[in-house]
Amino acid sequence: MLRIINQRSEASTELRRICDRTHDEQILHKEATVQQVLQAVRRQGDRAVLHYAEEFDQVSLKPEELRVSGSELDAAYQQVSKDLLDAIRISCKRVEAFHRQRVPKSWVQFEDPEIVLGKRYTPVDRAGLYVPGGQAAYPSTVIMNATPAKVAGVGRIVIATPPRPDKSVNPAILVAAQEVGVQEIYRVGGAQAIAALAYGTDTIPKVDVITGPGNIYVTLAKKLVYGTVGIDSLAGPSEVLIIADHTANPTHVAADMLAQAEHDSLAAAILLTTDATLAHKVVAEVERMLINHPRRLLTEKAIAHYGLVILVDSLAQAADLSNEFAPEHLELQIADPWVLLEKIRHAGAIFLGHSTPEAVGDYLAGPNHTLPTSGAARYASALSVETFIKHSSLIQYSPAALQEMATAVDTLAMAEGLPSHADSVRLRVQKPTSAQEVT
Ligand code: HSO
Ligand code: ZN
Repeated sequence: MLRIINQRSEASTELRRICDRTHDEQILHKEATVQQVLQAVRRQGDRAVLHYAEEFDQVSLKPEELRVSGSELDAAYQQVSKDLLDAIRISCKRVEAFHRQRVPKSWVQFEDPEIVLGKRYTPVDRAGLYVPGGQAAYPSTVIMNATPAKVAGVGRIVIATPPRPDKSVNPAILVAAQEVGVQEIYRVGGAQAIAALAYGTDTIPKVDVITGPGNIYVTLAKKLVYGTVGIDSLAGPSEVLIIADHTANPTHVAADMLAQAEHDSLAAAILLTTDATLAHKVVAEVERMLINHPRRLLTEKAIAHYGLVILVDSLAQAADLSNEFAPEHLELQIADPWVLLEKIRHAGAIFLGHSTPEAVGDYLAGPNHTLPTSGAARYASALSVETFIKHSSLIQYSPAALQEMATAVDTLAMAEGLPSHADSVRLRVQKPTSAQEVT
């Protein structure tokens, strides 16, 4: 079921097919639905939000039920095990420590005594985090999105997450949110949640940045509200690419491939290896592990469509193919991962060596698990403190500095046909005439 290929040209074509796997024609039709939802929420606020909760999620809520109450937040602690709470706390601590490293700091610098230049960093005022519901309601999503916002110093952080059929929100999500320090949680999902966060309603505040993963409707909504608000990225289905040599353990490689495939029937799991024996063992291991897999159906589907083993001639060739694909997660299960790292150019997160399964990064290593997918690692990076921060440029010129630059500004302004630009400098540097001195 997991295919093995060894032709360089076929490898590139297959990798491209897998990378483009979400570009289906249905997207256009869905975009029209999402537009409708956005417009309705923009015009009717809470009324539309409640209407779509009923229509899409079959949950009928009153406006005052949209926000998760204090008693529900408290009660959530009774509904999670001590072990889960401890694990959430370990994750929070490690993820926060990582994100506190190298937070951008404002700076000013004197180019010479006459000119001051710099950058002043300020967080956004409000951030909205989307946390999916259903099978993908993960406390780790809360930790990975809320922590950088908190470290950035965002004043107001709110979470939107869809209610379950009984109106409740998964208690693990409520606990994780409180552990990071977020108490403002709204039970709203789908495109209507993104619309509410982008435009604001009577109950749900308008925010400046929306982050977090979601289904195709959520992703399309984020794309469409971009500009009204900032967004982190457009998350596609998850993917892992593993480069393995003869030193890799086939059972571990297979487990890591399934760890990705079990996320979603559109998830991708790709192995590039120099070792044909390992390739065949991995295929057999994947088959074996699938037999009793609790999420067998969707995992099998992902492996069948977007699982692939490519035999390569060398690790250098593997690095080239990996760079073409620009994976969200890259694992280097090889003897000397730091040497091959030199050749790796595009990847959201890189896991080095045999004892670093992606799952440690998903949960608690520290770096963010929200990563660029579908080839976006060519130009984008992990969610970070910077996602919630922007900077203002700082510029101060003394009269002498202005005098020195006046001619160049004047020339550029006149070349662009903008005389008032030229005047704004000229009038400041000209020696005042006696008439001007009088006035
Ligand atoms: N691998 C997912 C993140 C995740 N894994 C959440 C488990 N929970 C996308 O990076
Ligand atoms: Zn994962």
